[in-house]
Amino acid sequence: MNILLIRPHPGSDKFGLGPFFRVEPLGLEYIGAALLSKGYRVTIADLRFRPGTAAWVRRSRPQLVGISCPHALEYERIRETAREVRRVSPDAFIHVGGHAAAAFPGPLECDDIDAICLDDGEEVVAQLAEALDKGRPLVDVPALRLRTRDGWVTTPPLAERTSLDLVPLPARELVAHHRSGYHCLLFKPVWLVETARGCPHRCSFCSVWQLYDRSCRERSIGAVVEDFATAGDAIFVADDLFWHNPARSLELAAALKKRGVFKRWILVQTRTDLLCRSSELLAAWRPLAKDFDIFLGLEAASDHGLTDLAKDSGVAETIEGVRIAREHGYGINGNFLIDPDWTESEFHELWEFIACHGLQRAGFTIRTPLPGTEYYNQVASRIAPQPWSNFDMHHLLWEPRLGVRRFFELYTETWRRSILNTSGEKSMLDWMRQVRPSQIPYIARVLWRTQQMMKPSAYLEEYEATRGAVAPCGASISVPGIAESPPHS
Ligand code: B12
Ligand code: SF4
Repeated sequence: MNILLIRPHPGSDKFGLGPFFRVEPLGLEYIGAALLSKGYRVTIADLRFRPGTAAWVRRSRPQLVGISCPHALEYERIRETAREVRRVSPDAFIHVGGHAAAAFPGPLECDDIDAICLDDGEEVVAQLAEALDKGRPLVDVPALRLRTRDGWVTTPPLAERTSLDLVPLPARELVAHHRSGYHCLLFKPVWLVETARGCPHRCSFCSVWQLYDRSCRERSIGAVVEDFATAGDAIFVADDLFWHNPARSLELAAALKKRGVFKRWILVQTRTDLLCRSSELLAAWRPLAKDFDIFLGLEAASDHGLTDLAKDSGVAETIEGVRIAREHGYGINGNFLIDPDWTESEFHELWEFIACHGLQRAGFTIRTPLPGTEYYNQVASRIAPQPWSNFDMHHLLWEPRLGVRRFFELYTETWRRSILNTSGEKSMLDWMRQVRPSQIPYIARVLWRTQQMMKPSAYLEEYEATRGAVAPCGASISVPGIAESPPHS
C-alpha cells in the first residue's frame, strides 16, 4: 500500500516569527517509521517547501493520505488540502491528525476528511492502514473520529498511551530532500529531536496537558542518544517541558557526553520554577553545545498575572530561574502574554519588568483562547465569528478593554522595547556586524518583517480585514459551544 503523509503550509503567518522557524514534521517521521516497519511504502510531502498537493498525490498514487494539523490556526488550510486530495484522488482514504486535530477535532469534520486521529499516530495509523488493506471494519480502529453513513462517530480509545519506545527513531530519511530548508533563524539546517512528551502542569492557555491528561512519557536513553548523535549540529528539542525528570535528565546528559555528542546549538523549552531547582542539571547539560538557548514561558510580570493563568509559579521564580540559567551561560528567550482585558497600567508593569530584568529577547503574543484549553471554555461566548486562521496569537478575537486602536498602540510599543526594534538599543548595523556576510540578506528579511509588529497601523488594517470574515469552507466558528470541547478533557 502507498501512503502519502502531508505537512501543509500553515497559511496564517503574516505576524509572528513562524516563517523563521521552519522545522521538520517530526510527528510524520515517527508515523512514517511505524508504517515502514510494517512494509508500507511511505512518502512525506512538506508543502512549505515544495507546494502542489495534486502533483504529490499523482506521483505517489496513495491509497491512504495523512495530513498533519498541529495548530488550530491551520484548520481551514487542512480542509482545503483535503479537498484538493479528494479532487485528484477520489478513492484515497483521507486521515487528519496532529495536536490541534486531536485536541479539538470538530472544525475538521467535513465530507473531504474520512477520519481524524484523537491520539498519537504511531499505533493508530498503522492499525488504520492494516484495516484498509485487509478490508476490516474501521470502527475497530482505536482513537478515531470516523465519518460514517450515520454521521461522525468516535471509536474506543487506545488501551494505553503509546509508549515512545514503540518507535524509537524517526524516519528522517523521508524528509532528506527538504533538510536544507529546515531552520531556526540563522541556524540551518536544524534537526527537531524529541526526548519526552507531555507536561504535568495545568496552565489555562495550554492544550498539551489537557490532551495528555497531565501525563509525561519519556524515550529510552539509548534511543535519544542515538538520535542526538546521528542528527546534525543544530538541535531544537520539541519536548513540552525539558528537564522535567532530574534523575533521567542527568543520566541522559552523562550518556550524551560519553558518546561524545557536542553540538553547535541546542534549544530547549522549560519553566522558570524548574530552573530554580536545577542548578546541577544546568551544569551537566551546558557543555553539550557551543550555544545553548532556553525558551521560557514567562507569561506575566506579576504574581496575580501568573495566578490568573494557573501557572503555579511566581515572579520570584522567574527572576531566580533566569539568574541561575544566565550564571551557567545559557541564552534566555521567552514569551509574555498580553491580555485583551488589560488596562494601561498592566502594560507599564510589563515594560518595567522587562527593563529591570534585561528580558528584551522575549517576544509577546496576545492571550488567545486556543480550542482544547480551559481558557477557551471560559471565554467561548465572547469570541466573535471569524476564521480559525485568526487563532495565531497575533489577532484580537474580541473588542479589548482599551479599545482596538489603543490596545494595538500599546501592544506594538511593547514590541518596540524588544531587541528586534532596529530603532532601539540594537541598530540594523549592530545586527549586521554579528552575522557572516552570507547571512546578511536573511537577517535583513527577518528584521524588515518584524518591524511591522511595531506599527499599530499594520495590526489595525489586519483587524479590519479579518473581523467577521467567514472562511470559504465554512470552517469558521460562530460562537463555538462547549459541546465541541475535546474528547480528552
Ligand atoms: C515544534 C513546534 C512548533 C514549530 C513548528 C511546528 C511545525 N512543524 O510546523 C514552530 C516553532 C514554528 C511553532 C510555532 C507555533 N506554535 Co507550535 N509547537 C511545536 C511543538 C513544541 C512540538 C511539535 C512536535 O513536533 N512534537 C513532536 C512530535 C513527535 O509530536 P506531534 O507533532 O504531536 O506528532 C504526533 C501526534 O500529534 C500525531 N500526529 C501528528 N501529525 C499527524 C498526522 C496524522 C495524519 C496523524 C494520524 C497523526 C499525526 O502523531 C505524532 C506521533 O505520535 C508543539 C507542542 C506539542 N506538544 O505539540 C507546539 C504547539 C503545537 N504549538 C503551539 C502554538 C500555539 C504555536 C504558535 C501559535 C505559537 C506562537 N506564539 O506564535 C506558533 C504558530 C506558528 C504558525 N503561524 O504556524 C501549540 C498549539 C495549540 C493549539 N491548540 O493550536 C502547541 C501545542 C504548544 C503548546 N504548549 O500549546 N510550533
Ligand atoms: S504551558 Fe508549558 S508548563 Fe504550562 S501546561 Fe503547557 S507545556 Fe506545561
